[in-house]
Amino acid sequence: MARSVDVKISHKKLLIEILGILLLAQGVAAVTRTYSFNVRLKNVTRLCKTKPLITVNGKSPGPKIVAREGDNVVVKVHNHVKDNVSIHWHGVRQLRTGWADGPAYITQCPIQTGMTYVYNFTVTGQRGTLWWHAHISWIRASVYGAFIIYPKLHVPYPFPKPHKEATIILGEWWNTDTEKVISQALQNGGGPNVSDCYSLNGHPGPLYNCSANDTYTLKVIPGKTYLLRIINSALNDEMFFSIANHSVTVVEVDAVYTKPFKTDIFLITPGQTTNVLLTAHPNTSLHHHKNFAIAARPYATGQGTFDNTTIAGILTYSKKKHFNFTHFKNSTLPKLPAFNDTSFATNYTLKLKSLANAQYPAAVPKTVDRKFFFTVGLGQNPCPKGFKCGAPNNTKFTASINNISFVMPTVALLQSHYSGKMKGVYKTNFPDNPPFVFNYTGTPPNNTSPMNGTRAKVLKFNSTVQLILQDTSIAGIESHPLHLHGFNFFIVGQGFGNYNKTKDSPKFNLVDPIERNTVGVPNGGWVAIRFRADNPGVWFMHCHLEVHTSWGLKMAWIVKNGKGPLQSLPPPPADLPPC
Ligand SMILES: [Cu+2]
Repeated sequence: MARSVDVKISHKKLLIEILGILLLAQGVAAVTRTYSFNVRLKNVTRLCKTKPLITVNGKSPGPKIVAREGDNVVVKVHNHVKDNVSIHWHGVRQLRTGWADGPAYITQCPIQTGMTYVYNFTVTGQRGTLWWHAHISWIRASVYGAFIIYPKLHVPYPFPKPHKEATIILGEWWNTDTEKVISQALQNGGGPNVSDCYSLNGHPGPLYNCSANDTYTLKVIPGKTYLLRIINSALNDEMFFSIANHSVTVVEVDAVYTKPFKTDIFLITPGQTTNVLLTAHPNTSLHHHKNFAIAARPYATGQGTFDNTTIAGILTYSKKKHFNFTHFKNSTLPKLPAFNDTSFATNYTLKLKSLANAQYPAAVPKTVDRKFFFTVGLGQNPCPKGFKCGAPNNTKFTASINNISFVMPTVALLQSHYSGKMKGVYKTNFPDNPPFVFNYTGTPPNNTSPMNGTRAKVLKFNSTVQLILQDTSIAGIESHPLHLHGFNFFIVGQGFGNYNKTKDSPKFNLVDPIERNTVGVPNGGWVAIRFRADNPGVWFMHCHLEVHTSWGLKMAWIVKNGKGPLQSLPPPPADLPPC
């Protein structure tokens, strides 16, 4: 009797277990997230100036994309403006979906007026905050938004679960047409006009003209913890960011978990994202006020002018529905480092380490198949005879990698690579090293004018790569936030002066280096990165200061197909835009 009961129970148990497994399988099953992006003009007023702005669905920032790790994302982009457009999903690895990566003339021809292209890709092995932006000329000035990837269902964060979360996107605004700003600058060779203000989620806030009623406000409840997802979408400015009287804990950058650490101020370059935990003070009566400024201003290392204003928003404990901005005057601004505080920038950057635990290991290549040394920096070209040019000593600014200033092709590199028709489009002789050795961070030699070219570096599938990025002092040292498409990389070392293999390489961190998609090459210094070329296709690498990209600080990697069934690039989608 007792035995039969036992059997019954175990049957029941088994049934429940099977049901559980089925439910779990259903729960973690990937879903498709479909979005429709209508790129269209909308009159937008900021700083009391109204101009037609290129927007997505009438908004800037545009819609937030939300997915879970493993989900399929489908975005139908319709172009209703006169400019060509393409959209890049910044930081999404695009494993075998290079056709959906987005940089114009690299992986696709742009979407022309009246045309549609469907970006279709799967989010694999990533969770955290990324973003999307237009990837042609300076259109991204207003065409950008957040791309949030939640962990798989039932998978917790490796940090305490926040009460709520908020996304804060730093942007830039020009009173004039940004396409005119860059085209005029390229024509006369000088630096482009700097932005008129910064914005938080599109709001300029109380420190700018006419903007007190257009302020980003974050309401918090005493004692609760918030996950803030910060994105730097500015075109040309690295930013220091801080919240008055509050410390934050950094837990993730570029959709990679970090070892948590506390800080009052953090640095975020264009192209980077930072997730921080903010715990609201348990008892606000300890403070005189209920409002605290959220503020950011640039970290600027170059010789040129920059937008040296400060953007502010409000963190408030007030329960009032409508915020009175005379209150802002009573709140204090957080202390932010000086514009040129490289020692703060360095100390902060060196704190970032991968979580590197069993669940989230740091898969840094311990050995490397290919070693490259690339100089990155600005330069000056002579002014054409009979013209007056805008850069110092009547020259034109240029920028290069290994002394090659990249010239955009007129058809997409990925198309010509896939079809094998590279003749007249690109060459594969991108140099492994700069053309001549000199004291890169000392007094530059004469005749450093770069040559122009469309050259790529070819890698075998699954090869491991070490790349040293060395800033140069030609036309002045400057920090360059380099962004690599298609991969995350590990930052195994960094330093000032010239990279010295014998002295520097033994100190590389191969245990828990930070993994990300955009790295600031220190002004007058170098970084060493490593990655595995496990994604076939053509992958853009460029400075994420848009002005430097415009001047040519960019190149492309070509990763060949592997031999395995899932190691090659599938054919292009039928709706891939024509040139
Ligand atoms: Cu740069």
